[in-house]
Amino acid sequence: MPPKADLPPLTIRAISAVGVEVPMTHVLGTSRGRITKAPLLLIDVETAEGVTGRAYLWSYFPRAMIAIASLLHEIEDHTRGERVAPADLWSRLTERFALIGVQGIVRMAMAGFDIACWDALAVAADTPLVRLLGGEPRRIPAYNSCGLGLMPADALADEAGKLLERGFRAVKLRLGYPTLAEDMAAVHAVKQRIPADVALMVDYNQALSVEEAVVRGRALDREGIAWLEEPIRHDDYNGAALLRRELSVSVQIGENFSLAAGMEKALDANACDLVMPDLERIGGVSGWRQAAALAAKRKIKMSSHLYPETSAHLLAVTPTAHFLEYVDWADLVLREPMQIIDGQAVIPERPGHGMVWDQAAVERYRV
Ligand code: SMN
Ligand code: MG
Repeated sequence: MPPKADLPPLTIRAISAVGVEVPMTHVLGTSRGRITKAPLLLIDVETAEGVTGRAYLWSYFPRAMIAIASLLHEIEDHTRGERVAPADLWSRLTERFALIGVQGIVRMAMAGFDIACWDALAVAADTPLVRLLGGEPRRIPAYNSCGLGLMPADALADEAGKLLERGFRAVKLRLGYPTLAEDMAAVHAVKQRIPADVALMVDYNQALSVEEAVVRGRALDREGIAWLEEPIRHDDYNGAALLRRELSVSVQIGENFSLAAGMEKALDANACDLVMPDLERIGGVSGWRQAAALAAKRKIKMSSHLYPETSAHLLAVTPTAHFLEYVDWADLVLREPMQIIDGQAVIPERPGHGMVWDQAAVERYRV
């Protein structure tokens, strides 16, 4: 990573954000609701020098995009004319938002801005983001996280088969059916359809109590599951530490870590075997780099949550990189969607993270 003096000199001119709702090829049925369209907020940070940096944010609910876009206007007001130096801008905004708090959607807006700033720097340097960060493009092992939501067992088996296309060697199944028997039926349906050496992750999206998680986790202990993700409320670190002691399956959490400081609290509580921070919650590229340093210090494997296009660059410079979570949700609005070869994510040789919006598609899916 070059020192600030060597970063391309860029100045913030304007920030714009457009919301789209993109149909998903595979429905995402989680224990917390069914998602059929991806609500993505597309962000452009324009600089006085004519370089544009981009980012998208997964906003969970379409209406949240309005709130995040309005916070981006606030960010624009406080950064216009400033040098694109992400660490300085992060500190400045943290001070600016001290009263409301750098949490929730404030932090998401800041993360989106941070990602777009890093992209602008790499675009201005005419180099892939990974190189600006001191690494080299390489293939990143990925699991196919599309689909495999809560649904009948025969449909799960069919979908699992389709998810192995392009050479994927790992898939993720959503669990949290009303009963343990239904969870196990779903696991068995998928396992029967995938080769024995394909990794199977499971994700409860916080559906269980600690007591239930011990019972279901013990059943999963016998199934050779690659990881057990968010079995209980995401911030119950004592509960998660208990699960780690009681179960042999690896406990995975992280998509809800708020900034690297949140991850540190979880690690201090011995709450997990594996971590998977989310770019918009961990604090963008700047927050990811802090989290990656922390994971390296604690010798814990780190995967990504969503945002495969940018996460691939970041995992390539993450010392304990584990898996990239692959989803195709942004494909329809990207000029060049992420490529997967032999189940691995390809980091493009294009400048920045490599994402440019397909404007006709943006108009089609705009909300
Ligand atoms: C997930 C949940 C909600 C939206 C996107 C993704 C899931 C995951 O927890 O880890 O993929
Ligand atoms: Mg998850």
